[in-house]
Amino acid sequence: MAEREVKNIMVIGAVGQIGSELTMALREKYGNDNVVAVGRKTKPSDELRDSGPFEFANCNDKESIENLVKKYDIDTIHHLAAILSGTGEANPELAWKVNMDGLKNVLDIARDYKLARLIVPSSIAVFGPGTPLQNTPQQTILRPNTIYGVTKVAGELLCDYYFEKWGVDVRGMRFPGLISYKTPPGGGTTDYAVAIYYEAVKTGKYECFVEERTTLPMMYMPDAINCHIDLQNADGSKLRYRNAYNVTGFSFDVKTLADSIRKVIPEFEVTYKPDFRQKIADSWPDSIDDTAAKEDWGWTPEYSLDGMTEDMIKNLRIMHEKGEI
Ligand code: AKB
Repeated sequence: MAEREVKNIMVIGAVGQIGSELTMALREKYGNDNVVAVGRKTKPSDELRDSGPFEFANCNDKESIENLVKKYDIDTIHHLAAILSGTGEANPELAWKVNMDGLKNVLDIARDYKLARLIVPSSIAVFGPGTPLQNTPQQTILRPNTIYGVTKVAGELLCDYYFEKWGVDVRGMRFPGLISYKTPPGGGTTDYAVAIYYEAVKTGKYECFVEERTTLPMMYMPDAINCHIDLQNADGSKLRYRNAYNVTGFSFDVKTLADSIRKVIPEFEVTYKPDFRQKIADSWPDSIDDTAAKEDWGWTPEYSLDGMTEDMIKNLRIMHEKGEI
């Protein structure tokens, strides 16, 4: 089946950690006017609001999204609105509502308006305590014990169902922790790997909410943005695991991360005060096998841990000097 062309794109969740950077990258590639940023409530940055169309809508209000699809003649959606693992445990009802009901609304719209493409990220949260921790295979045990993980497994299956039953060209990757400096993440377990950089630059100290030994797979945001765009443009006939591709950048424990930061900020200090997120982190893989993504659509992350650290600290220092953080 020939792929339909991607022309008019909508990013739902455009004010969030991935969305704020993905929207700008898509505008660069497809033209500012052809990428509609959709936020729910949070005020967008001037850059996001002024460089192209910006609208407020909510994936739990199907009509609000549908109206925008019609207004802008949308053919492709990147659906990023989600409640992450930490917030999900505090409010399981909300996690279900946004991650499942919201997703179903967007899938229905993709089917009814015959969209060319829908991209829905999944997460390493689909794995659970029974999953092999090291080099976690593409095909393995999916028995998560967080509501976030439950919604991500169910979401992958729902996306597969819409593809099988109605031919909706929906695709997704299982993101590890994502590290970036432009927009902080909110409510995730892997957020410590972002906060540690902010605090290293701002105060030279960080109190970490998971133990020093905690090892998780991670990825730097420029690689995650390429991952979105490359999967969107991949040859659909080659996608063996279309809604569930394992992807990773690198894995490290908190000590290794702190040591990487100390190469740039030698006096940096970390203390540890684990909270409820330790259990979540312990239920997720230490490292991920992403061979299938490499084979099927040429996934290739570029950043190393030290390369990311240098870039993060350079940019956070500029933001700190300007009083932005
Ligand atoms: C979280 O920690 O909840 C997210 C994720 C790994 O999906 N960053």
